[in-house]
Amino acid sequence: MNEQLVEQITKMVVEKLQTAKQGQSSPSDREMPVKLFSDRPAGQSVETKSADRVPDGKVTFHNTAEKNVAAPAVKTVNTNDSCKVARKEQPAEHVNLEELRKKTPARVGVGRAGSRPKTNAWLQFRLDHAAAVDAVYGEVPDDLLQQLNLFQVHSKVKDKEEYIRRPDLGRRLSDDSKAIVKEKCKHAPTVQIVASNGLSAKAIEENLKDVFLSLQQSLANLNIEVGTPFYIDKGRVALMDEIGEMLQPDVVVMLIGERPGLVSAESLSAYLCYKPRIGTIEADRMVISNIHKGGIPPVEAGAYLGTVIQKVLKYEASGVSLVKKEG
Ligand code: B12
Repeated sequence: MNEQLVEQITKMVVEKLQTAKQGQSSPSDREMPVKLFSDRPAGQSVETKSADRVPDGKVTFHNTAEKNVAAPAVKTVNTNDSCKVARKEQPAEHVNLEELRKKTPARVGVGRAGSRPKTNAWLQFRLDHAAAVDAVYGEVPDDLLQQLNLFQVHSKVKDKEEYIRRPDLGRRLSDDSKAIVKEKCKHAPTVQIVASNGLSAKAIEENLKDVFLSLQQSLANLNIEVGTPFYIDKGRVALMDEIGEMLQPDVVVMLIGERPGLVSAESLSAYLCYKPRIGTIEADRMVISNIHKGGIPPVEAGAYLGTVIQKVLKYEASGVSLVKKEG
């Protein structure tokens, strides 16, 4: 059967089941919306404003303050009573599973039908799995790169299958791409920003614009010079080492799609390193991960990244070396 049709039908069934569930009143049957954060239903994103350039070139940031909500009330067994009595008075159901489920997007307490998952849970799982596969195999729209004025180069990888099987090839630019980067990019800037689809094109599609614009704004506010940014198709994190060798920036920031999970398939990470070179050890890199609407809001991440870069420049170190120098 047509894969898209399967996905569409699955989605419709899930939606139908969810609508049916909403009509139910029995607390044991009611599905709890899992929340990524205390005041946010799971799977739903926080309402965030997009970062956009206003006419004077500034980026508007939004307020993302989280409400502090008290920890869930978990009733414990009274240890003064005998075991038998305590169990009778405080059965396991007293642990408020619904409250606990609100605290994690993980698939816990979803129930079962005999030895199998419930239809709703199983279909939701398949839907999330399909979204993860789509994120890995998807493509980043060209107009997004044009909008952000990013030119595109390629790693040594030929296609997605090779990308998955040969991470080493994703850590090097193709020969043509090396020539383009050398020709187009400013040499020895303070900060070099690069973006790559990595393991999730969806992450780039959903978050790159906001992170990129707010990062640029943040660096401009801090008077930190930025080189010529570009986009790498099918890159890996350690490709920043080759960029470090070629362009000699003080800091490389790579905005890259994370390996999708079954909660979010659109999460972006910002990896950075002070003067990366081929052979740089992993401990000298750092990462700000989980950038998406349900995690660190992209605009906020961009602004925060600027301050991290400022610190990296001040201490002339990143990762574990930075922690050691900072004391
Ligand atoms: C896959 C993965 C790994 C794999 C990487 C294997 C590989 N060669 O690809 C392994 C199991 C080795 C790993 C190890 C660690 N990881 Co890890 N990892 C991930 C995961 C699930 C996906 C990363 C991804 O998609 N990267 C993008 C792709 C395109 O990158 P890549 O080039 O293929 O692979 C590179 C990166 O994955 C990077 N990397 C992976 N983890 C980490 C962690 C840090 C701190 C750094 C700087 C780099 C890094 O190393 C790879 C090789 O260069 C993320 C979860 C997430 N949501 O992002 C956690 C995650 C990034 N890892 C994390 C951590 C804490 C670690 C460890 C420090 C765990 C430990 N205590 O040892 C180590 C550090 C490894 C390092 N490079 O320094 C945290 C980082 C938290 C944070 N914000 O600081 C994350 C976010 C998981 C989490 N939620 O806690 N990790």
